[in-house]
Amino acid sequence: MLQNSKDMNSSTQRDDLERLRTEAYQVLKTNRQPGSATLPSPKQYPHQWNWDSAFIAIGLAAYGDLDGAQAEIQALLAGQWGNGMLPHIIYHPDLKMDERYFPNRDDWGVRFFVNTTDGPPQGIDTSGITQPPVAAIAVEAILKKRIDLPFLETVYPKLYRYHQYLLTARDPDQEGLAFILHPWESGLDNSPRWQPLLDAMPVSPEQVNDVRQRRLDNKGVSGWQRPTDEDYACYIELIRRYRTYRYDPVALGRQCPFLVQDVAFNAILHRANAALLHIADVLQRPDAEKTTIQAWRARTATAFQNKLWSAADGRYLDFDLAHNRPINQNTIATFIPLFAQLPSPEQADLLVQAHLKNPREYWPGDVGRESRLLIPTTSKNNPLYLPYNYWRGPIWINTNWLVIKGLENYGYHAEAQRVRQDTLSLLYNPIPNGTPWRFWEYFDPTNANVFGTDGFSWSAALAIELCG
Ligand code: 9WN
Repeated sequence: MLQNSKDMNSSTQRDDLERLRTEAYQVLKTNRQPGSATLPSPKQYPHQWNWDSAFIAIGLAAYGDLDGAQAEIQALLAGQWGNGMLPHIIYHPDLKMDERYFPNRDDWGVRFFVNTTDGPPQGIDTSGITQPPVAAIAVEAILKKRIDLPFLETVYPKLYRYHQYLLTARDPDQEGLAFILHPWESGLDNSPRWQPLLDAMPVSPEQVNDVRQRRLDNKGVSGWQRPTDEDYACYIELIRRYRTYRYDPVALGRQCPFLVQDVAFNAILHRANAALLHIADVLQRPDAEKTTIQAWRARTATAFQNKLWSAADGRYLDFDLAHNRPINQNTIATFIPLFAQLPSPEQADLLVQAHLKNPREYWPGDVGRESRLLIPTTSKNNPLYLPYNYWRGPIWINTNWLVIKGLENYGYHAEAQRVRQDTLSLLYNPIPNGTPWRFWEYFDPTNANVFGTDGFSWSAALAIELCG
């Protein structure tokens, strides 16, 4: 069992890490579709997801499978809309997969409502919303291992147009903050941050009943680990509205009841713009283009300081544009700006000392609500914290990975090492006569119970990256 950093250096431990890498790669190979992308989980998520593919590419690059990493990114970018948006789901070409995931491709109605110049490419079925833009970060991880100019030349313009879409259509006031318009766009779907907005959304008992009938996500995985039917009714109601607005970003920007400048999403975008700049340098793109990317970054940095930082709380708050007010919910999003080097050293110190290392909030200990492992996705003193429910408290490997990188950016090596150690120990789940590495989806910070689906791709991919 992976226990502490002393163990990490023992030869048994090194053997374990080597096995972990091998078995993690095996999971990615199993989940990869022939000639196409890697599914997050063939059982639970049988299509291609946006930020999953980016994390998967990061893991493949760390393993040395650079062709696989590049193919993953190319499959993702193949789904890009004419207006630059990179959809959060690219549906599997096999229509039979629609029996295994709700909502299915027809529920989005994008083909009917988006004209062909703005919408999805011919012959590719997608959702109508996006997800945190990790793709450029994945491409940078690939280029650090191998500079394949034809690959970079193919993907760079698409990444540029994606970021441009986010910082224009999703940022009409040019604040340097893209808005998200659905909880699924955050990737942290039922985060307590969205609860006040969903509570304010009128959905009828019939709508709740309808999604109760149609939901598939809580069949293979127990319902108590998943969002509620009421949350799902809101998710589907939002999709219904987007169809009504024909996915027109201007209409959406004015009328959508869920319009949020999400701290985590925008921190990832800021870091992704640094990656884009790096790729632009390698490709010797025109100065004007690089100046634009620098201007995006400057605007975002200013907005994080002037708009999202709350001195009273010592952390960043999401901003609810629909109701013109900050959202004050303490969650894992608190630490994602470290990944993008947005906080000043003083702000970083506050985030780490006052929040991460506070046993009432995130750090293990038995002050208030007890926990043993890092990092719960919701602060333990948040009334909406639930250690077993999806993004309400369980530990996820991708958020841990983002925070580990963030802590390292600021020299918090001991804390980063502690999170890394917990992450690897969670992935180790021995079963008799079988593989001990099961790569579950999420984990209980109080007792290491495993949740969701096993063989989950980004758990495997980021495990590889964390093995170094
Ligand atoms: C909805 C695929 C995705 C992840 C998200 C995670 C979950 C989907 C769902 O699975 O969301 O997009 O059906 O619950 O919350 O982050 O990308 O792994």
